Amino acid sequence: MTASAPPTPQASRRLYAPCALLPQGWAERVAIDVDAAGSIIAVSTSTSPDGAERLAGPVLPGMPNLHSHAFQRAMAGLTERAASGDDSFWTWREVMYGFLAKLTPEQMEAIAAQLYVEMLKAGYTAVGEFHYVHHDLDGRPYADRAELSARVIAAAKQAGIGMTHLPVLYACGGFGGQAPAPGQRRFLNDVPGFLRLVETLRARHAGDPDIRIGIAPHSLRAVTPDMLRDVVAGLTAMDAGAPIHVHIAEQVKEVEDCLVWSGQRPVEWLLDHEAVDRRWCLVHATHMTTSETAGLAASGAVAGICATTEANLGDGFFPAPDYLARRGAWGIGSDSHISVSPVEELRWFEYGQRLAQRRRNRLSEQLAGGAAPSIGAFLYKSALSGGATALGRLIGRIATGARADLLVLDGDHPQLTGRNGDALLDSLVFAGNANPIADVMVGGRWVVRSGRHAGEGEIAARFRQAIAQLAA
Ligand code: NGQ
Ligand code: ZN
Repeated sequence: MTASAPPTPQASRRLYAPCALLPQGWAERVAIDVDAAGSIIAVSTSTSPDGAERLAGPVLPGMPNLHSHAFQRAMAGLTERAASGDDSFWTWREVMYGFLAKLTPEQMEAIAAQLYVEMLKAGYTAVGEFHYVHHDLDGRPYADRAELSARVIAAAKQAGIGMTHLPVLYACGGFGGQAPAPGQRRFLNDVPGFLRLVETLRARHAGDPDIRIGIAPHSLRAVTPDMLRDVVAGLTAMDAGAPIHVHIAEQVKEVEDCLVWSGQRPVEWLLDHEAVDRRWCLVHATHMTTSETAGLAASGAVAGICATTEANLGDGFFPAPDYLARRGAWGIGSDSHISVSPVEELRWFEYGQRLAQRRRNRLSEQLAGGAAPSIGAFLYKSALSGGATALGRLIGRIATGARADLLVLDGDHPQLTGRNGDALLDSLVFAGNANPIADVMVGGRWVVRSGRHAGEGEIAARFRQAIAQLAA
């Protein structure tokens, strides 16, 4: 395939990669033309490096991280101590609420900036920030109701990561409009106030190709059916294609409580009551029946898989073989940031199936009727495409029109040496624990070079200070 750059009013530059993963597969001697605004305007293959900026190794599209609660990065590792002998998701949640009793806006920004630098170095070039801490310590709104949204967006800008910002509507403490608990006071909004927040954020970031605003009704536990309908309608009136994310069926108790409340299971209820389509991302659709799995796959919505957090919190297994056989869309998220690595998310998604089925090589394209045998390539490519859909941005592909969000691998790294094409992805995903990502570009700007982020020293210093304050 060759294509020449169309005439463009802006200065563009040409990157040249020895090989790159394109939507149609691996290609060699690839030129990628990027405009001054950071989007790809042409891709050509079998070309020459003359006049181009040479990339040192194999090039991949950067991975979208579709689910993050940035502040939780600061408590990663602090909850791995047996307390009651019956520790669970619900006891972890209490610890997490306790952590929010002190967190300030400055700390929020410092934690998020550190996290986003870590994401970039690990190969995530865009994040879906599912943002639910809105208010001050006592639950009162800040003078700027978007104060904490502004902090995480500022952190994304410092680090240079793309963001789909998903302000969360949180209003209730359980199914059927139960009163919120004291530990939830920083999260609460009503529908009109929430929609004003969305409007404010949209206005502030209009025209920024690296920021998109969507919404996240937190869960069916935290909003009533009327609220859900009203915020979806409100968002649709502002932006008919904007993403809608929701936590759905993570814990067995959540499914049981939903049945008591409505007679239906969470995924079943949602598919029945909302026009679920590719705008939707259902995070932790862990507990589904066969008919829910079929319904979700057919809807076009993206299943948000957060394998390391789901393992850490003891959630259960997503029905991956059935869902993938039905060609359901999915992507990955680092959620609580107990791990910040696309490699680990993809690896454990597959390993969960190997352990459960006592077999090898489970999640291949062959499940969905294709022929390619590579597990690493199937996982990586599927997560690129599902992640891009869930974040509602033109990312996840090296193709005309997409953002120039790229990873350059160190092809000489001992972990990758001698590997080509899909074998590179198998080795990247399954072999070893080193990080062979050398350079990372987001929106046409280098944010990581030779494994280092230009701001990492200062950002880590602010993070250390925030952690010390929170521990005091
Ligand atoms: C959250 N996190 O909102 O941070 C949730 C836990 C909840 C995950 N589900 C709290 N992993 O769902 O109520
Ligand atoms: Zn979550």
